[in-house]
Amino acid sequence: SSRASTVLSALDIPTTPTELPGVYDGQWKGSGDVLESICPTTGEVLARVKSASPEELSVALEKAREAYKEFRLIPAPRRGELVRQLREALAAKRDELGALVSLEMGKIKTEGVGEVQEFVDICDYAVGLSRMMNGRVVSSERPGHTILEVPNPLGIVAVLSAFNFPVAVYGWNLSISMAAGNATIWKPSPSTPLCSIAVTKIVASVLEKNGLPGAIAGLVTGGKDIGEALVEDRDVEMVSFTGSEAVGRKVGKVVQSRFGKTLLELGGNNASIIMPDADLSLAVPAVFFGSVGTAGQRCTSTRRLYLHRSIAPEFLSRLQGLYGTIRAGDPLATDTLLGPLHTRGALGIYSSAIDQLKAADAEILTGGSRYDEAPLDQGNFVRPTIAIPKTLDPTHEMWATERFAPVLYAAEFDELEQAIEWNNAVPQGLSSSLWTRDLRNVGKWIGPAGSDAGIVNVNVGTSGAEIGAAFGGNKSTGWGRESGGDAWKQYVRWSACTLNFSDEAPLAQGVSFDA
Ligand code: UN1
Repeated sequence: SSRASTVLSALDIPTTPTELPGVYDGQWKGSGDVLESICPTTGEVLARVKSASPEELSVALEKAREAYKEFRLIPAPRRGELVRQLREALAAKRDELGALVSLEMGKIKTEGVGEVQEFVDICDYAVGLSRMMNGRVVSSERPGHTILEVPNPLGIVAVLSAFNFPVAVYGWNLSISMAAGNATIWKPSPSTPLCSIAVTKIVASVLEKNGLPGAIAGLVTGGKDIGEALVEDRDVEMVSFTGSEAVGRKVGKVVQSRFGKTLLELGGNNASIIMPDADLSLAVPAVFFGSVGTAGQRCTSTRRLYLHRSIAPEFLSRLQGLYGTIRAGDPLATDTLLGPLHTRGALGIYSSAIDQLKAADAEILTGGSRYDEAPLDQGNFVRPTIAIPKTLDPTHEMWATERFAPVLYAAEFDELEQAIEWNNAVPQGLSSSLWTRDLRNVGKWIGPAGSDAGIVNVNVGTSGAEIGAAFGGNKSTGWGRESGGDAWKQYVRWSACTLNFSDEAPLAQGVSFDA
């Protein structure tokens, strides 16, 4: 369609129905299975992409190893200068890349562009970090000795990313991994190959302009086989995986069994808790964005809503009012608020959630069905849903399962302690949000008896985190931390170096070992 070709040609992606190479290791290639990029809005095939064959993956890993050996010798601030150039190149294509995210993934344009901005932001962070990845000097107990803790480049970092953030999650990893001196190899979701090709072209242009090997930032598109082979490979020092708990559990085991490092970003099942003193004019729109934004397909989407009994009716009626204003449609159109679900398969996830609610006699306040009138019937459009399950048991499947669809489960509570207990009773621990103006509630919420999630917000919704703080979750979310904060410390190998400048060689702890 002309809609698609406008977006693709702005990024120099051919629109004729040729098959695009989906592998980059310094050269573009691809002779594995063909992946189809399908537009979730129209159902049309946007492109066919030739993914990596097993041999091409091996070659890409060999080249990544060679690239690492060269790259690790470049001083960190110089590596930072490359990340700065990458930042500029990405910012110059922000709107075009954002549009491609909307076209291929299905999120609305402002969120697509926001995702590219997230990559730009983390590049800025990594540029600064490249002059601040400091080790430490530790006092030795032995005279004339000193101890250094030195961060050295780690090796090859594999990034396996999910469809829902087809640009930003790679960005969080690549920027930090590059500043840290690693070679990074990317296996994106098989359903968003075009985003990964467009991003890799930009990264490759920066590397090539600087006379550096492209394999510093390799790309291997592919399905399950390529993902498994990459995760199993002993030559990959760290696997950064974003995706489901089910797959993350396998990835974790495989990488652990070969003593590799993992960074896991798995499911979220995030709750917002609304206290009686909350400012509803802020809380209602925040829950609306959290549950309907990205059509409920963020790891950080608001899935559970706990309302204090005294404000529940008013909150729900105002929230339903906002749900009534949802404009579903082409995510590229500026007035659209709701795009499609990413895949046909996701329609099944949505409808089984609705069926389960109905079977359990839940009250469905709004939504509960697909948009089946033209032209929305061509895409994967579903009505965002608010439901009140009969059961309050937080371990019941309805409350305890992450479903990647815009379905919000609501319940009433009487005491904050009860709501915190429900918040913490699920397996996942990514994001959480409390709405209150009472400082005592805040103290409970962020302290030892508070939320056990990785993200613990106050008067801020569950989704839309900035890159400055390390992003990630606890428990079955996998405990990984990415982007800001101290996350960079995982992308290096730490060398503890005890140096002896003296004329004696004493043993630590006063041990004597005289012959
Ligand atoms: C994800 O859903 O995988 O906090 C990442 C947010 C975004 C990132 C979400 N900054 O919602």
